[in-house]
Amino acid sequence: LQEFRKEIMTKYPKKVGKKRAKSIVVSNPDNPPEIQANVRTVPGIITQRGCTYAGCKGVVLGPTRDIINITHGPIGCGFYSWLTRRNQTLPVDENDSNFITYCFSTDIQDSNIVFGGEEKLKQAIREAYELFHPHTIAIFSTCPVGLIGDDVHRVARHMMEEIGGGINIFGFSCEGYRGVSQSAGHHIANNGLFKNLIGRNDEIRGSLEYRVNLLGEYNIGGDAFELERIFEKCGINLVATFSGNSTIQKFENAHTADLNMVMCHRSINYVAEMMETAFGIPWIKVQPIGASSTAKMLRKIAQYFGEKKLVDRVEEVIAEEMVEVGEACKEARKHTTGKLAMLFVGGSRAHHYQDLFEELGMTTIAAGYEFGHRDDYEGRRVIPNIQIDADSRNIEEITVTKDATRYNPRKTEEELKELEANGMEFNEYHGLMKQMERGALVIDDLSHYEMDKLIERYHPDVFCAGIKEKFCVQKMGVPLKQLHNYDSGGPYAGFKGAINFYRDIEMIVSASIWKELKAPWESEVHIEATFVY
Ligand code: CFM
Ligand code: HCA
Repeated sequence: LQEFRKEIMTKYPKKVGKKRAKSIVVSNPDNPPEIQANVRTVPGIITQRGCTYAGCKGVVLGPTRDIINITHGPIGCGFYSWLTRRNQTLPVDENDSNFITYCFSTDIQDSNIVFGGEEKLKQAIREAYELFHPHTIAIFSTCPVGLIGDDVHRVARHMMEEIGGGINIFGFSCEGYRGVSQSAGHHIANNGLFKNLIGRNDEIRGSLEYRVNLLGEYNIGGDAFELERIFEKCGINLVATFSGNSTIQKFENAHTADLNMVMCHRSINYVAEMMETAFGIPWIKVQPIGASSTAKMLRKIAQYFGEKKLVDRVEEVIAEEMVEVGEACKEARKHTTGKLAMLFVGGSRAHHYQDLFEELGMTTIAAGYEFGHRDDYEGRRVIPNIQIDADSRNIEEITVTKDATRYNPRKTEEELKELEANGMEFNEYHGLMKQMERGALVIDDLSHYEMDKLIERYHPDVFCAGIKEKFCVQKMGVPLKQLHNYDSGGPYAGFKGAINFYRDIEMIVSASIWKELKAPWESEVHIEATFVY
């Protein structure tokens, strides 16, 4: 693998090779090497990354059904982020609003670029309000409106006053170029959630027992529905999910939960930290992708609340669910054992899905994130050593302090210490490299060329990535499973999700059609040339 890394590097122009080399490392789980991550992509290498606007509007705020999200920008930005992540939602009755199927945009034109777009934005808000009467409207800035200097926050304040009646309108300065990837958009979105929504409503809804929030779950392919089913079965009261199958009211009540569980830490660890500081809610990392990891999550919740009633119920549910899981896994393993996977997904799935592959007896021989940070690879312990560059400084850091009236530590120092002594980890995640086999390749912001070479050389049984990679990879005779939107499959979270995944992967790695497909270099004469400059 070291050799492979060298071979790739010599193909790039020297400067590019030198930069990319820092983002390609060979795994050593005992002592994870430092990896370069969350830095600007080298222009021209063909990245799979998205933009800051996509991270803010598409990812974090997109799945909430009763907010009107207006994209202030050219229509393409709104269109791109319109349901592209296939996040599902389930209104409880016909009075429950669902705006997810709409695409709201100011559709700015050349004349707005010249004369400014704020009036058009005001008009769009008026129109959206007259048509739908929402209680919350968010405005998202795109690159061109940032460049011309439209102030979406000023427009939000103005329109909140004009419409009145307690409507909540706020803006996000999430111009596509603001950060090096979607990741900046997550941070901006998290700040906005905290400033404008979390903790606005103190009314306690639902049972007082076992109140938790799930952070960083976006209901792709119905994952949230499966997790809701499991929590309900265990008697765990899910106050809010950020933001799969969510509503504004759930965000406003989120501070009434007693435990925050962080699933996709990349996109939302900021909210967990802010809520701990302001309200005293501890947070733990959970990982309900994979049946055994789901069981582990449930046991952690039970341990945290420490009541026999919940511990027993959780064990009962696990035992019951694992019967079908075990059978499905055994069946799939007949065809999946020993097969090889590669996983290149955004910011946490390239790690999380390794649990499911392990359950299938498969090895992940190469993996990486599009836009993860060093802590997502190396673990949270490296955070103090991460250099803050100008691109990160571009993102607003908000100062959070104890809420004057509602700060209420859910556990005493002693209780937390005791839980820790019994194996519970607060404020912690270990990163992808701890899990990967020694010698596997870890690559950040994989380029198209590197992807081609990986496939050509190692010919994995399945390559997991997104729509941009899908058809290029399949033309090389390797099946590509989308792990952003699951193709037409899913859910893959929880127990039933694991069963779906086993079956889908078994089918994929057993299909003989892929053997019939030849990559161009396998069937044609290949001529190589060097461009001298
Ligand atoms: Fe978190 Fe996500 Fe992901 Fe992500 Fe994304 Fe996504 Fe993703 Mo696509 S929030 S980092 S920004 S788990 S949209 S639901 S699938 S790249 S790995
Ligand atoms: C995004 C969204 C995306 C893209 C998926 C893909 C998603 O990056 O803005 O490349 O297939 O999950 O929908 O990550």
